[in-house]
Amino acid sequence: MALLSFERKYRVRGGTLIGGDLFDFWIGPFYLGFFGMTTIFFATLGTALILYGAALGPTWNIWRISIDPPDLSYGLGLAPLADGGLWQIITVCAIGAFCSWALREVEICRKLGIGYHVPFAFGVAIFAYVTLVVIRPFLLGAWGHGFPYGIFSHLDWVSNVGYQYLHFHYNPAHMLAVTFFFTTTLALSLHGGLILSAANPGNTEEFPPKKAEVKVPEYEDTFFRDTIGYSIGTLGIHRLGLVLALNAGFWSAVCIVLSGPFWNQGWPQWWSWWLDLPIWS
Ligand code: UQ2
Repeated sequence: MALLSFERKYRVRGGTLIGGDLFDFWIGPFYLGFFGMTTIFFATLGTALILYGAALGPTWNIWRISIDPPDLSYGLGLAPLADGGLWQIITVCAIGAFCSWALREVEICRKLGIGYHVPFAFGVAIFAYVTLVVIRPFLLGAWGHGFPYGIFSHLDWVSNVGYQYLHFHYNPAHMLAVTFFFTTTLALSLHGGLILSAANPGNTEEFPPKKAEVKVPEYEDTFFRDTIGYSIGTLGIHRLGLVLALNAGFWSAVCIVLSGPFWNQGWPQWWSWWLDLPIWS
């Protein structure tokens, strides 16, 4: 791997955001960098604290271990370690690790001279997480509104918070998020299917193709022009995919931050603006 001529050419110093040449090197195939150091620091500390929290807790059943946020009575203050304080420090570690990872991606993009699309997209995922554990709890006035770090416990949290608003599927931002998630899978299945069909046609028939050969992109365009009269193009499908996926994460964050800070009735009741329109009277 490391001996590929491409890597020989591009594995050079420079492009770092911070630390100059200090951490500007590779460990085997992995780029380290200042933000690789901080990623390791936050991820190791956070993982150790999760293990410590598990050791304090009532169970080692992997499904039932849970690091819970503080009680609502602590408000936006600090809580004792065993009473939500661990959750608070683990949350700081998680955000530290995620942001470090994103910045390490930025440094690698700078070294390669490519765009920042991947760290930007990861930033949208970070934004969705931060909305759940920082922005919404802050707007509601208590860290206790964050979700617990446990396999079953976070599922219970999602269910409980959903029912608190009676029927979350009536949340218009949730509708948008779900629609973007589904459309993302539609686009990826169309794209994955189309690429594999052209790259691996497996056609050994006599008419017209003689043997299975990787096809040029014109075949991909033609398939969709013949099918629906339109092809979005080879670059376009990737733009579409990125936009769909980022919108799925973005509207997820919006739908949960609306719930509580900006709307505290059931979501079905939100639609009474429709019933209240003067045109019905
Ligand atoms: C396409 C194209 C690709 C593709 C796909 C399409 C050659 C390899 C999948 C077809 C996609 C279209 C028509 C957009 C569909 C819209 C939604 C919202 C799912 O044209 O160009 O490149 O992979």
